[in-house]
Amino acid sequence: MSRIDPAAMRSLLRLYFIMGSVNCPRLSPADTLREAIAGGVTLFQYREKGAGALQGAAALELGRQLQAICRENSVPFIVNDDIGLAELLDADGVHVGQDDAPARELRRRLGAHKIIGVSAHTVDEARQAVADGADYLGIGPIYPTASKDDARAVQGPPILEELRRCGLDIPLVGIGGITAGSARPVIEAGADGVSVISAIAAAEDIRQASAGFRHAMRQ
Ligand code: TZP
Ligand code: MG
Repeated sequence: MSRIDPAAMRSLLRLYFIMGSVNCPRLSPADTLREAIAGGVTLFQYREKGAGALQGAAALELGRQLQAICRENSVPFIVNDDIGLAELLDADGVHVGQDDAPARELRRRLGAHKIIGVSAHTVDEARQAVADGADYLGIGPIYPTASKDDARAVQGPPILEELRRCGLDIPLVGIGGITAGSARPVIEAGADGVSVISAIAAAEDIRQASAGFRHAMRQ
């Protein structure tokens, strides 16, 4: 099988929901995901990280449960960082940061048909990830975020403009502190979509929050 088509990748990135058990203060992770998908999420990343995160068999079990919900709804399921977990689950792809295994190695290990996403913060990191075979890049933090302990400096939407100006045409998604009210400038700056944790997972009405993003970003 061949690499995902960039146009298909761009559509999947439109509303990219990310979470793990520690990000779900209102409903169970399974119900959080069901509601978010009902509101219009297009891609999901399982990111079981931070204080109190599940480990080992419990993390695997939750992954299986969330993957099954994604499958029922035809939403691709991506695993953050943990390539072993991605392989065990036969996830649709993995997302890695700059401190994780390089995309080149992941591509070799996972094959052409899996989605590989890389977090990048500079033009150089972005070019390297493209050369290594990434299918999309996550760019951020765009706005201040409380969801990542070791987040880098806030970049604002202009980093997306800079990447596009430098000729990078790979599918891009903005991440970090994005709300329905601040999503539009991220798209206008050149992103194909937004990645969101708290503005969906911690929303009072998760389905409505997710639908609110889709509405805010409609063409
Ligand atoms: N990477 C950069 S910012 C961030 C990650 C995983 C957290 C995004 O979460 P939120 O709650 O949408 O700001
Ligand atoms: Mg990482």
